Amino acid sequence: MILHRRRLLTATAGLAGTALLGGCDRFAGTDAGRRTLRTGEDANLYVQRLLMSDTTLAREFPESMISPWFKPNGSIDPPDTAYKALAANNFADFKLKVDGLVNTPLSLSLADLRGLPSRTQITRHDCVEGWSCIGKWSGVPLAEVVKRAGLKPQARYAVLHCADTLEYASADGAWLRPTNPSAVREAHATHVRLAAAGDWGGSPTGTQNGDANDDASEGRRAIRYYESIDLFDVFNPQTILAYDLNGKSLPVSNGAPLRLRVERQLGYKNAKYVTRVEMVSTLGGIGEGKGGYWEDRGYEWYAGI
Ligand SMILES: Nc1nc2c(c(=O)[nH]1)N[C@H]1C(S)=C(S)[C@@H](COP(=O)(O)O)O[C@H]1N2
Ligand SMILES: [Mo]
Repeated sequence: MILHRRRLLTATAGLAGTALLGGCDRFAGTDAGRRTLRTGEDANLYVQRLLMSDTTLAREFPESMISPWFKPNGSIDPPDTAYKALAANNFADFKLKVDGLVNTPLSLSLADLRGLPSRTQITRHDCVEGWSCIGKWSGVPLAEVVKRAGLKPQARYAVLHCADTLEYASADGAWLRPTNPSAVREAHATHVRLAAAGDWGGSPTGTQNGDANDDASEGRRAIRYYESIDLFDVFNPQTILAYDLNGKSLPVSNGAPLRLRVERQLGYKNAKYVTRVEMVSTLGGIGEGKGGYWEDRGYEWYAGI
């Protein structure tokens, strides 16, 4: 199915290719050569992605360049009760769900995932805040997982659902979030704990230290981290669900037991604490429809490095 679709799309790109190449940079080349675009639904983005090789790899580094410490960022200790229970048992009961537009939904334990083909890569992680770390990641290529589930032809994106709650929506549906744009940056840098209460569009109803028990409890709904990538990134060989960092099981602070590595994109695309891969045809209806937690708050969906 995929191959058939690809051939079709390649033909389209060939027709449009030369005319569009010139416009590509102007359209997409924002700051310092980064390729960023607002939304994955954009038709121009679709063409741009067709013109990029499916298998462009990010630079890989020698062991000698591995950072002595891989700085954790964003969620570093998910407050969610379900997550804490899994962590307490060393993730023995962890299951990755693979569902949505697939022929065979899967539920895979860590042992299952470690039994699939693996890939190890030493790459540089670039956070939008301006810091980088080099780490050695091992995991299962997302393509291997998705191939086993079998994609339905309408599938265009993988949505990575995560275990960690970052904020809450109040019962009346109002979003509790910074109204001051600089607070979004601050929240990214310091996590929501340090966003002043007044910067959020309502009184805070939860704290990072509290329990995030349920999706709906005490008149609030947990908003968890999520991300999405398109099929080009799904099938890129460097796109892996990583379970090891520098030869050891992923620490909780870096996303245990499983996190996405999508090496040609910025840090926030690299979802930690992944519990579910949902294949979808459109990003609408998930979160606020922009394809990720930070995208819903104004960040670019395609965060190319
Ligand atoms: N689930 C989840 N994934 C996440 C985040 C997060 O807060 N929650 N933060 C993102 C950001 S902004 C960065 S830079 C990286 C940090 O990964 P690290 O903690 O391994 O450095 O994770 C990304 N993935
Ligand atoms: Mo980041």
